[in-house]
Amino acid sequence: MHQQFTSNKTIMNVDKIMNDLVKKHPAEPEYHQAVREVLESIEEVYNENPQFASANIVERLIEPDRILTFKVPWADDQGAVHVNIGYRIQFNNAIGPYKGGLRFHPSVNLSILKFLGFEQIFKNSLTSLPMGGAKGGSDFDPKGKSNAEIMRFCQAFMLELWNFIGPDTDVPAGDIGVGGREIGYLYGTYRKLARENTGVLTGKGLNWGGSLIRPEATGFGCVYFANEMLSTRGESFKGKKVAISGFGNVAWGAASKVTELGGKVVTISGPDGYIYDPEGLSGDKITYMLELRASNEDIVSPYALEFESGEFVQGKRPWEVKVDIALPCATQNELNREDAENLVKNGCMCVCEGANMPCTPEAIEIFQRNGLLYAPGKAANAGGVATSGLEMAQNSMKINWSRAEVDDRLHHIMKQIHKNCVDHGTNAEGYVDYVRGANIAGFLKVANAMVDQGLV
Ligand code: NDP
Ligand code: 2IT
Repeated sequence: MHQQFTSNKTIMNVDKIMNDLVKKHPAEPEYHQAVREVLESIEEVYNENPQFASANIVERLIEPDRILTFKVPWADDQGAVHVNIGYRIQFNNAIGPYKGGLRFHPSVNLSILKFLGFEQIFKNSLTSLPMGGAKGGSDFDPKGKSNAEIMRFCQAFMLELWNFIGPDTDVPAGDIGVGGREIGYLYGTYRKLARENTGVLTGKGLNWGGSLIRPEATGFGCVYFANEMLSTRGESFKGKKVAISGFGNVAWGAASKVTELGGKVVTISGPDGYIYDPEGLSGDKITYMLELRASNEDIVSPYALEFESGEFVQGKRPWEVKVDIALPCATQNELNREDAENLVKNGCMCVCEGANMPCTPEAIEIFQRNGLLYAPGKAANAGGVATSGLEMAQNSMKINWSRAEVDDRLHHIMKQIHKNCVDHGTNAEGYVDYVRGANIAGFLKVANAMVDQGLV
């Protein structure tokens, strides 16, 4: 028996909710974009289930539980003092502790972190593991900073954050600009302040609680998901040309797995432009990507000097290259209407998002109208946070699983997410709308949990 409330909300009106949201939180375009997409997908199931409207689930979901902002003062190697802003957005913990990454990038602001935190609720729900949604980070720019500067920044950041997180409360991880090195400095500071060794962060080093496969997991998961989509049309990666954007953690994992499955990765990209390598990025070229990303320069153009087969195309994005499959793995809104038209014109059959919200709404509409296989990040890149969940499980049990065990679980989770999207997203013509499927499946679990648990 569901608890009844006397809310006067009877039916969801997406335009009205969006108008109110924009009025309440103006100048947060990425957040509005992410919320609108989810509301449009869930409108029908929401209105078919009156217990959601009577508990006003939608207005309770789109507003974060709390937003922490704090000052992060730190000193550079010359002794000059800098001040950045730190954030943690604890969005929803109906199905488990708050969980989500930290992003260090100069573009970080409330709008970007709210969109990421909001999406994380549904992504984490899709993994089937007990994790709520959160995101955090800072407008700190790691580019060009020394190791010691990164360490001092991470220490100053955690000095503020540690009291608000914990292994059963809120478990941060990496995202753009936060990898194994940063997680190390953050964890060391937490351990010292809290006087405990727990799974308070994921993406840890293997010697101090980390999980095998976590570094590769987002990229691997994205390719597992794309492979499931391809198999619905009797296709696979074998012999396919693949465009990848970005050259960070996610792009690296995706490139490795595509190559393993017999595909050829012909592009990577950075803020300076993209590399086109018709011979394919495999083996030591993939290892070199990591070196590039770790360098203080943080640009892709040196690839073309290192490998003769690579051509650097300055200031452009890889979506103009003729490929069968596109995996955007860099950042939000990096693939727009024109890019989508190019991909379709060139015969691309599948677009699977490794990054969060990399395709604009106009680009998604073009993919779907042309019948492409298209998967949103909240389903396709969920392998990263899913493996974070597996890291938390290992930490709780105080054991370590083998590489094969973690990879098998990850693969199984990605197949389940795919199935869930198909179950909830197949339309009357048989086309799978993975956006709708992912949003409905992710939403139902969280919304039902909120109804079960009453008004808190
Ligand atoms: P990294 O910091 O390792 O890499 C991001 C890369 O993309 C950087 O090389 C960055 O360069 C580059 N980049 C940024 N903007 C652009 C651009 N406009 N064009 C081309 N390249 C650009 O981050 P991750 O690989 O961890 O994250 C990539 C994406 O995947 C993000 O959207 C993230 O939210 C998402 N994601 C990450 C997960 C994880 O486990 N790490 C899990 C799920 C999703 P620069 O810094 O110089 O701008
Ligand atoms: O966007 C994401 O899902 C991540 N950056 C990973 C989050 C996590 O907690 O592992």
